[in-house]
Amino acid sequence: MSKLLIYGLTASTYVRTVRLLLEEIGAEYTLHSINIFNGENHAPEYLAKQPFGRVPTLDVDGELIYETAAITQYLDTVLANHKYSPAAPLHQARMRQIMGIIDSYLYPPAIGTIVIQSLIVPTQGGQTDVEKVNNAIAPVKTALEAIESLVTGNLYLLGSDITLVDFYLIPIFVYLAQTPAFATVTAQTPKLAAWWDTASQLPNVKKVCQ
Ligand SMILES: N[C@@H](CCC(=O)N[C@@H](CS)C(=O)NCC(=O)O)C(=O)O
Repeated sequence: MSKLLIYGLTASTYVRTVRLLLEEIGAEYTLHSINIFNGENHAPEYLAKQPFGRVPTLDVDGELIYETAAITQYLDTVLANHKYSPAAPLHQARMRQIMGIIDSYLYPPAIGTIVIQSLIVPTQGGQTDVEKVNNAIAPVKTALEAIESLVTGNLYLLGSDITLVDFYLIPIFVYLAQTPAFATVTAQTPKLAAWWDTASQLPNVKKVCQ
């Protein structure tokens, strides 16, 4: 069995995505702290592993993999025989499509602006930039409504089985749901609201995303 080491910090949504998968699989792993709030992710030692200074990076017996989509698909293949990836080609495409929407269109305004401004800035003695938050609401709504239109599952996003894309969206919802903007950005996404009722109660979500 390979030794799995994740570089990152527990608060990171992308680290949580990888950890949710590993917990669901029941795999052993070690988390090596890289603190993105004090610049440790831009230290030369970490940039030698991940040139963009982002977390997570996975070390598998000395082989480094970064980019969460690559990490999760690798782990799903080697540890779970594709259990967390849909079999049907169209559902596979939907999974990659939603992951792409999250990476490109949801994460930046949802986490980078609304969550950082509403939850992090005040804890660091600053004041929420309300204008920035207001400007981020429309792109977040667009992204969530696009995901809503691709939801085909009646329990999880793509069916009755949990897949990698659920592990992608859960950590973002954990934070977004704590912000005052949540009701507004999810006003037109009833399927995601029902999904979140189920997903938020999963034991591994409580374990990893606290
Ligand atoms: N494309 C990367 C994105 C990872 C990412 O943005 N991680 C955030 C934490 S959730 C980060 O490292 N932020 C540090 C920074 O932007 O300096 C992936 O898929 O892994």
